[in-house]
Order: sequence, then structure tokens, then C-alpha cells
Amino acid sequence: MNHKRLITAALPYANGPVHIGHLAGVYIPADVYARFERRMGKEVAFICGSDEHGIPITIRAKKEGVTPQDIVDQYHTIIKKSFSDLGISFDEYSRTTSKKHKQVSQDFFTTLYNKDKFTEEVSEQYFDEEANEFLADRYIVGTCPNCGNENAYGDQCEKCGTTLSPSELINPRSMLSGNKPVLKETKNWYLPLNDYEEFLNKWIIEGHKDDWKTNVYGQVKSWLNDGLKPRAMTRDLNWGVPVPLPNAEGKVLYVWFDAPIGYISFTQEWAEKTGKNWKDYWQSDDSELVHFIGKDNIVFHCIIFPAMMKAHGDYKMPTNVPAFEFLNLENDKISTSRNWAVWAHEYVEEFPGQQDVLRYALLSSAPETKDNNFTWKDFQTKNNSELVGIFGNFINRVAVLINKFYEGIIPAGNENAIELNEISKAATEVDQFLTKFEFRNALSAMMNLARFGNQYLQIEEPWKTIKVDEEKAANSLFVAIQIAAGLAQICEPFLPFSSEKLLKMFNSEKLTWQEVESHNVLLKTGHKINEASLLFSKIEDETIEFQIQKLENTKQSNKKTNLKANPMKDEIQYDDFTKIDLRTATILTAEKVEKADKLLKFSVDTGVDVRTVVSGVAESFTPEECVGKQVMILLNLAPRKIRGIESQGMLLLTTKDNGKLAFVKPEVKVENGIEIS
Ligand code: B3M
Ligand code: ZN
Repeated sequence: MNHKRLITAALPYANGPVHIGHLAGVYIPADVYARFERRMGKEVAFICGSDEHGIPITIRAKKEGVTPQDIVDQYHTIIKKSFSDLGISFDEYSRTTSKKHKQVSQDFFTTLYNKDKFTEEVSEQYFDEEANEFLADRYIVGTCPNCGNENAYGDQCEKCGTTLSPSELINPRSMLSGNKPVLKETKNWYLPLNDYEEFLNKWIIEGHKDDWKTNVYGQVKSWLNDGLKPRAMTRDLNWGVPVPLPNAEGKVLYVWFDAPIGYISFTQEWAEKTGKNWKDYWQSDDSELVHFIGKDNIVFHCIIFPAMMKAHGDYKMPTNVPAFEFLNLENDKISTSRNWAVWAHEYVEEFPGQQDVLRYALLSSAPETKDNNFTWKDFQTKNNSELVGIFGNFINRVAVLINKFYEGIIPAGNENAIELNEISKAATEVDQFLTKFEFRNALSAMMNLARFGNQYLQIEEPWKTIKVDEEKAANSLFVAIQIAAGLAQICEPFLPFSSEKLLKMFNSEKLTWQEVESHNVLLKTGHKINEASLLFSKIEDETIEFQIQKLENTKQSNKKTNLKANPMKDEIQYDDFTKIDLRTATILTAEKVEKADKLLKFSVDTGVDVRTVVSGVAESFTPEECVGKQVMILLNLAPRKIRGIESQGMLLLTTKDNGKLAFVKPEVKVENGIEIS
């Protein structure tokens, strides 16, 4: 049996605060797991920190007219505080701009370089001559070849969702100077991921079919089936960890090269402070490594970082990589740019002392196997009916009655009462579920013990029996306080603040999980408990309405910003217009394009012919909804390959209030092939 656990949680980008999506899909489950493993007697290193490099940060800085360092300083502080306020029990929360991290990630790069693990490749990249900088994909804008959006980014068109490469943009321009960028040769270092296919297949596909989550396993499998390619591990940028080679000026480590190394450098920082040996956690069979991440990070944690560690040679592979799906908010995608979120730091301010309520609500709707939804109403119900109505109510009744009848001294009762088995049963169930990363089931198992306690009191009614059968009343309260004491122990990974209050109330100490699993009597007869104090309180409708109104305001203000019509484009002549061949047409068939979440492939009857058109509408329509629709098509647009499919023409689309796309169609149904003039 190994004794050490290295538990990591994805490093949040320090370009904005954390929201409930992050909490539900990474940090709270990771914290539950870390707390549980500590209680199991493992030596835990729970490691995280801010990811302070990468393009999102430089973009935010540019937008706000400050330096990237200003941005990361600001958000690192906010994020770190939110985590600690919510009881996320990191052993280390550091940052990737730390000195140690620079050294550790550069050393890692140098080791791979000296072992000849990189290939050097020269490629042509867009360069801004005025700014004298190479341009990351996000720094190039231009016209989307798919939908005509003039502000598509070099990696993606946010209007139609198509994934792009900068060279596909029509009329590319640099976001730095506005000028047309030029292509310039540059040398970078690549990790040939294809060399690691065999290793990855053996380790994950053959080795973890049964114990890894199906979403993780499935994604890895599909990447491997497609075949891996060399990937650049350095970038031409001026924000990041400098490439530690001569003649590498202006080059930094790729952010997804340095960020996961953050787990290692932060462990080293922690080890230095606490007198531990970091290698015992990263390079020893006495340790297991578990990465908690969101589903968009799977490839980096299951393919790229493992390939890096393998290339290095000294590291152990993770035992598991539990990845979560996404959490929606009031049935809409959480979005930092649209401010559609419940922000952790705002919650902490607006719900003082109620951190466990958020932890509970988010755990019970954790997006474990599919995307899930958070609503404020649901949050209120979970608090009022479950935490107040069941958990709090049970604890309160037991503590009040023992204080009232026995001056807080636990009376004598049957130490072999069968009801007491429920405590160890619950502890064992939680143990089994958490070992399988089933957080919602684990939470229910804990809550079921509170339910059981509540029902037990309801049946026993010691407040009545005390008048007629004192021994029976004493026994009921003896059993009930054991269950309450069990809850105080078992709820700790989930509701750490409440557990602490309970332990104080019961004058008791945190036990190991094994102790809880193997003891039925946790508080002896004669033990004195303290006065009952309230654990949870009812959340009123007004409070919830205030939150819902806040979101409604966000919606309204987004609508207003979206409504600002774009300025008119450059004037054209009538002749230009006559070159455009717009026709009515009907969609005959529609299907999803494999591996492209946003694309649908249509066959369209244009009156002239039947042709194939690929369009980025899959997030607005199902294929079935499209079949039979009359649409308008730009017929004489030169054909383009999209995901290997030749798209012949473009369907006209507009955007509705809710952000979804709608086809433009004639007011009345007409024949196909009618010209629009
Ligand atoms: N900074 C977080 C994200 O994709 C990214 C994780 C790094 S983990 C090494 O939102
Ligand atoms: Zn587009």
C-alpha cells in the first residue's frame, strides 16, 4: 500500500476571477478528495496555483491598457482568496510567474533538449513589422471564409464557430498595429507526440479501460485513433518563460508546456517550506498522482504532459485523471466575457458564513458524467429542505434535547443498538464512492445518514417518552448523539466549516476515516457536549430573487451591447451587387460533421442543382430541425474545403436575441432557385 497522494487541480488562468463552473467542475471535488485522503491517513500534497502565462492574459492586459504582470497580480490575489474563503485546502497555491517555476520549467526543457527529445522546425508565421513581433493566432483578425464575419480570430471565428488557422483568414490584419502582417520564417522546438503513441496506447488504452472515467478514456482514444503529430513547445512571444537556449531571443515556452510543470515546481516550493522531499511524491512508487481537471484539459493532461514526463524519464504517470463536464447557469453556458456567472468572490461577500451551502449545492449538481445546470431556485431548495430541514434540524434537536434533559451530559444507552451500524455503513459507502470519484453519490450517502437520524428521532420521540419511560428516552438520545457525532466526522470532506462547528459543539476531535468506519460509539456516556448552535439558516425568497435579478440585469445589458449595430461597410457599386448570385433553396438532408461540434453538412436543392454546403449552425439547430427548411444561398461563392468537405456556397444566417442563429428565408415559401434582387 502506498502512502502518499499528490493531488493537483487545474491551474486557473489569472485573467479573471473563478466562478461556480470552475468550483463545481474542479476545485470542490478535488478538495473533497484531498480531505478524504488525509482522513484515510495518506500523506497528501494538494497542489495548485495560478496559470499566469498564455495569450488570454496578454489580451486582457492590452484591452485594459496595463501590463500582463498587473493583470496576473490582480487576479492571482482574488483567486487565491476565493479558494481559501471557500475552504479549498490546498497545501500549496503558487503561481507560474514565480522564480522557482521559471527555473524548474527551464530545467525541464533543457533536460529534454539535451536528451534530443525535440525536433527543430522552421515554419512561416505572421509577423507585425511595425510592432516587430510575431503574432499569436489570437492576435490576427480577418474575414471568416465561412461566414464573412470581418472580425474572426486566427484560431476561430466566434460568429460561426469554425476552427481556423491564420492562413485561412481573408484580409488578415494585426491586432497590434492594424497593419497587414507578413509571413516570416521562424524556428521552434517541437515534441514529436507521434513517438509516444505506442506508450500512450499501452498505458491508457490497454491499462485504464476499466478504472478511468469514460469521458476521459473516450477522448484519449479518439485522439490516438486520429494519430498524433509533433507539437511546438516554444512560441514567438514576449510573455512567458524564456526558452533557455542561446539564440532563442523573443521565444518563450508554450504555455501548455510550462503550466503542467507548475504542478512540479509548486510541489518543490511546498517541500522546501515543509521539509519534505518532493521526489517522494513525483518519482516514487509510494505515491499516487491524481489530476482534477475540466474536460477541455483532457488532451493536455493525458497526452501532452505524460509525453513530456516520459521524455524526461524520471516521472511517474498519473494514476487517474478525473475530468468533469461543464456546469451551466440557469440553462445558459457560463461565460466570463458575457459576465454570465456566479463569481466565487461575490458569493463569499453576499452569503457570509454560508460557504458550505455553495459547496453542498455544487457537489450535488457536480457535472460528473454530463453537463449539468445550476439554478438559484435549486440552490435555495437544497439549503432549505436538505441542509436546514434534514441535516441541521436533526443535529439541532439532538443537541437541544441532551442539553435540556441531561445538562449536556450524554446519558447511558445500548452500545450495541443496531441503529449504530448506520454510521460505519455511511462512512464505508462514502469511502467506496469517493474512491471511484463519484462525488454526488458520496454526498448522498452522507446525507442519508442525516435522513436516517431524523427519522429515528421522529419514531423514538424522546421528548415524549422522557415522561413515561426515562430509560428509553436516554437510549434514544444516546443513539441519536452517536449518529450526530458520526455526521460531524463524515461531513468534513464536503462541509468542512459545519464539521468544525459540530466538533466544537460536541467537544470532540476529528477522527481518521478508519476509526469512524470501525467504531459505533463515538461519544461515551458521561461525555459533555456544548450548547446547540445553529448550523444552517433558511434562505429567503428575496435573497434568491435578488440573485436572479442580478442575472437578469446582466442579460439586459448584454442585449444592449449586442444591439449596437456594426458601422456600415465600405460603399460598393451596383455592379458589385450584381456579381452576387443569391437564390432561394431548400435543405434536403442534414448531418453532423464528425469531430466538429459546430458544423452541419447539408445537401441543398438550389433549383440549379443539388449541392453540399457546410455551415456552422450545429449549436443552434439539430440536423432534424434543418431538413425541409427553405433558406437563401450565396450560390456563386468559390467552393472551400471545411474539415475535408467541399462546401459549395453559403447559407444566409442572422443572430437572434438569445445568441442562437436563424436562417434567413423568404416571407412566403417560393420555388427553389429564385433570384434575390
Ligand atoms: N490554465 C485552465 C483552463 O484551461 C488552464 C489549466 C492549466 S493546468 C496545467 O482554463
Ligand atoms: Zn465565421
